[in-house]
Amino acid sequence: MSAEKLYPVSAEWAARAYIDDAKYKAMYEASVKAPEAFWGEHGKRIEWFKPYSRVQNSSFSPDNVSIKWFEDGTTNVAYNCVDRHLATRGDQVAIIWEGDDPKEDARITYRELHRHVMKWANVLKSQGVKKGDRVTLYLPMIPEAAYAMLACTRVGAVHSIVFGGFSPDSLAGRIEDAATGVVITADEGLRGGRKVPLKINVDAACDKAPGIVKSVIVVKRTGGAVAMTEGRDHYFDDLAAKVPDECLAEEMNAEDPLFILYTSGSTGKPKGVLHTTGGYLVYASMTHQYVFDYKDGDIYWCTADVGWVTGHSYIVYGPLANGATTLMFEGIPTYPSISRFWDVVDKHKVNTFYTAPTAIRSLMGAGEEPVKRTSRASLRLLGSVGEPINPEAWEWYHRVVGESRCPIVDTWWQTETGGILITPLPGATNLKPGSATRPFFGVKPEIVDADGKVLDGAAEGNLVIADSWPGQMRTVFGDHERFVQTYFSTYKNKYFTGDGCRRDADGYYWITGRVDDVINVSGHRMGTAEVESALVAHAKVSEAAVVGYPHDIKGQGIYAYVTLMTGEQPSEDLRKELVSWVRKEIGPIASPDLIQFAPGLPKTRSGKIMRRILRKIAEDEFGALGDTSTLADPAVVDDLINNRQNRK
Ligand code: 6R9
Repeated sequence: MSAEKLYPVSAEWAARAYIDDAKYKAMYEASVKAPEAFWGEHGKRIEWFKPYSRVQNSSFSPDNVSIKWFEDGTTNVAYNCVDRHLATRGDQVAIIWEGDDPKEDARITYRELHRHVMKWANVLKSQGVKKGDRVTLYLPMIPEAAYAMLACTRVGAVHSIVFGGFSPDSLAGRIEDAATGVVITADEGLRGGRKVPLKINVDAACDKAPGIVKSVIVVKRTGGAVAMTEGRDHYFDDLAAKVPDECLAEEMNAEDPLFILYTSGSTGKPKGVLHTTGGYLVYASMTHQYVFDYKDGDIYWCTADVGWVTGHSYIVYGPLANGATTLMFEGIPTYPSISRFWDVVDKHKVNTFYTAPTAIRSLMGAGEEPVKRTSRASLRLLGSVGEPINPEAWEWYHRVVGESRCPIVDTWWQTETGGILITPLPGATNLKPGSATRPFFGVKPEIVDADGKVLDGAAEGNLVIADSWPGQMRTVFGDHERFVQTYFSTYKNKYFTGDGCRRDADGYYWITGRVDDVINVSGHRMGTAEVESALVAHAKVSEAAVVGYPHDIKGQGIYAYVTLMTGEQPSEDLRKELVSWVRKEIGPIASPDLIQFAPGLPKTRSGKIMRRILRKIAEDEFGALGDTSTLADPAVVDDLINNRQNRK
């Protein structure tokens, strides 16, 4: 083993886990040598209405990118997540809901979940939703979000969840792109004691995308008074009173679409990542079982929001397919106190806790006392996802939160991958703080240089995946060409992740972050182009360039260089105005952290903005600007340096 600090698997974990090191090695070997046989066997972990005879049928060749798994099998996701468990665990709790207010919670058994999902499915049908139709969900973290997701899959509809923090504009863009005639929302959301005006935002989005939305289904969360448009808007309760209780699950082909989830790319509008039915569920459930070593009776908590892929795969689909008890949290880590996460762990006796590095770093800032005043005796396993976890945060998470007895699974994956691709397994993998360690079964990571040459042994370069896995996205909704261009044109016959990566001498993978124009703010992906187009939409802005810079809590912060229209003067008020403008255009997660007013941007003679220079200045590393000889006007760089906003 190399010099990094190593945390070996404990004897207790090696003995209790499904997978120890020897088993990992044997299964991994088998999975990449004979994928057909491996997945043919593991595909059976879900229940099929009609069994598949074909397992994998995929091509990464740029002139014919096509990905199919279990293609002649039929099944239903809601059936697998709910009905299948009724005989054996009908009275077991499926969802523990913890409200924003600690006094509010609920426990929903599989039998109750079944009743809710069938009711919801019939409500959707009453609004004309049929197999293949798209439905937008814009909901807070309440059990109804899971009911609505599962109801969509029950009737064969394709859900598109939009995170409740997105603005009406962003919501409208997604409603338009997916052409969703039905939107499901709540009167208001509740986070950290504050109300989120969800229904008001839906109304504004419907105005911006006229003629598309025919029906808005409103869940009463706060009971706050909201405007209801006659003929279009309905309270869920009123619709539910009029429909039957029972609803059979639709028979779906393995490759029928399951959901669309919009994610930011390096260019243009967010892409509608499309996942399908069979392969996705096999992969989400299998990774959930082995990565979190999920056993009957465990209480499992993933702190994500269902608006992100982590919420899809590891709050709802993976855990419920496994008959797990999954905790859903409506609130935020700091309300009503900074001990909230650990109070919830103690209250519900949580065994497995899965969160993001940004949350760890912000809690770390408040010191150990708010953690130590809680017990956390139930905790057994910790997880991390969303961005690279710096070793300091890893060590703190391990020592303070987990009292040095809980392994940490640092799980690397993406919206596009559907499930975890690189990760430790708690009974098998010796841990190195900051490394996502080794590939999951069936995953073939490779490191390539800029020319696409595959690098062996210890190496650093770009991360690609050489072959398909069942949870992989199938296309960009409505734009297969964009799918091919984005992921399969950079390196021939490989899936390009957009991430940089180092492999050490032990074969461990260390993700170094995005190598494209995507920035990762608090574990959320933001395209620099999206923020730029929001800025230039402001009447006083003539040009904008956005880059990421290292931020202590968020991982990366958003740094915007803004050139104003002739005659406009920079001011603190304008700076504030631009920040709230971007919040309004995209949502609070896109708020620029720093804005620098720049009379000019560094451009090549052909007019291309040299982002490399802007990134360096934003990092306060302007001593190493590299070659600036191709700049049309080298003088602009001095001005940018003199007025930089991030002086260390
Ligand atoms: C699941 C999710 C994907 C991007 C990905 C990478 C970063 C996620 C990570 C990680 C280092 C980890 N990322 N997990 N980087 N270590 N354990 O986050 O999906 O929102 O699509 O983001 O997040 O850069 O490419 P998504």
